[in-house]
Amino acid sequence: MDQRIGSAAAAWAGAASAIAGAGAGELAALLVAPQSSPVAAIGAALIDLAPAWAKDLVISLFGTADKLALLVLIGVALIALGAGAGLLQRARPPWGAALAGLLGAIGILAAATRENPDPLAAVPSLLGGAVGAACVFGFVRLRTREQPRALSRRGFLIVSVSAAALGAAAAVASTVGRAADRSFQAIRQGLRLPAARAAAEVPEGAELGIAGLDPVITPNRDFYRIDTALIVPQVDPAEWELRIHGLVEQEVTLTWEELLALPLEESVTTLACVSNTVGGELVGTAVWLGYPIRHLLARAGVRPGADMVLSRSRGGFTAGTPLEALTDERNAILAVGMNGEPLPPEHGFPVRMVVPGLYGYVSATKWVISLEVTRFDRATAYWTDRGWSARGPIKLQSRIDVPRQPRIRSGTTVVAGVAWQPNVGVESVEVRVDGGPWQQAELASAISDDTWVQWTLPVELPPGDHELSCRARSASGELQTGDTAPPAPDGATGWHTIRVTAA
Ligand SMILES: Nc1nc2c(c(=O)[nH]1)N[C@H]1C(S)=C(S)[C@@H](COP(=O)(O)O)O[C@H]1N2
Ligand SMILES: [Mo]
Repeated sequence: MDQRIGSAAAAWAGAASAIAGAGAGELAALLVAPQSSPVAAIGAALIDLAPAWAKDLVISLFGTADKLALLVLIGVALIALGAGAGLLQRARPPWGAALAGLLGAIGILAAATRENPDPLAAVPSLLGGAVGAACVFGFVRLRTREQPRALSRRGFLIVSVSAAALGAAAAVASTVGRAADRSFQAIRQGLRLPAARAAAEVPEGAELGIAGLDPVITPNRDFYRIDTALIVPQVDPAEWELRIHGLVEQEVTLTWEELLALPLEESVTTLACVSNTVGGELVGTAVWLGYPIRHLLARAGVRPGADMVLSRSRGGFTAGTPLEALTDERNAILAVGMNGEPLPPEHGFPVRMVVPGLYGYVSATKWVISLEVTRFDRATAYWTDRGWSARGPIKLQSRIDVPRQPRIRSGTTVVAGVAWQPNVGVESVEVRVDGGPWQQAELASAISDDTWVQWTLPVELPPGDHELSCRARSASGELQTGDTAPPAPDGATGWHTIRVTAA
């Protein structure tokens, strides 16, 4: 008779060991190395290693739930690898336990190679790997029948299920504990931003108020979020500092107190992500409170030859912005407020950049901590290293929001949407029904050339299937192209087209 543990029991023992190890690692991270949770460190490393097409794929599959999807994927992979380790330990001890240890080592490597790693970055994965390896070794041994102290099936189940349950509980508790870190939230909630010297005006006619049409100002909770940060960086404003360096006459450092003492102004700017597909939701408009970056660059004194500013965030993200976009008259700012409150943590608290007219990946650095004045032929940034274009002006786009549903009543139908090309402005929008002539839509009042503008047009739709398209003309006379292009490498193009059935 085979004295070994059964293979199903071995796979389960390995999976339970993986859960126990992960739980131990997550708990250790919460206690001693908050940025070095094994799962988060591996996730962050995967994000940084992923090629451009993978980013596109994940965003197209999961949208802004991309981070949750990645965490679930890592969890499933960990359990599967654990099961493999159990089977390996059954067949060729001690290689299964060694595989569990290797997973811990990968976690250590991932945590240690993060930008600004915690001093104790190795501890969580070291502990997790050790617990995992010990469990794989112990569980498989305890069910090997030639062992004098072999456990009954029932005893084995009790021990392994308890270990997995403890591990799962520790992982959940650490996640909840991190999310509920009130001390950090209290800092943000206790802040009072100074009143704006110039407050933004939103003209009365800017909001058409049509049901289903995106509001002209996007509430913070509905604002799209795109970044590479699996765990939102927690930057205490009291410790925040911005360093302006590189090709400058003199380095400038700016503290939070100093920034707030400057004459802050409100401005309304539409932000768009290069990954937005035609008709997509990765675009939004907010009232930003901030200070013009050009004044700070003037203070530092930009040296001749510079043509790019490489901004860097806590966590290591970088963006390369054309110097010109930060020194010309457009309202490129260091923002501290969003729609009347301090920046939400996931939108860059305490300070981010907002640059009208450029996609976020080349301009909108959140949790920004340094601006290096440099040259495009010397420096590259996070997404340009992954195949995206070095220059990222926002392309002219328009979107149909209404009708939202594919089935509508025949007769007069209100079509409505938004159109944008920040820093240029939108002059007109046209709508086409079933490939017929283009018809002028009515435009809402523009807030400024830096914001999207709502539009609407009533059309007659007889019963049957119909196709609606829209296109915009910019204030500089450009007609939105109907040629379709994917988001990579520098932004999608094409006319947004929807199909409806009227009955
Ligand atoms: N630190 C940091 N800033 C970042 C990013 C990032 O990954 N990390 N992503 C950029 C991208 S690609 C976009 S589109 C905008 C999105 O800003 P939002 O999340 O506030 O909408 O942030 C930009 N700033
Ligand atoms: Mo983006």
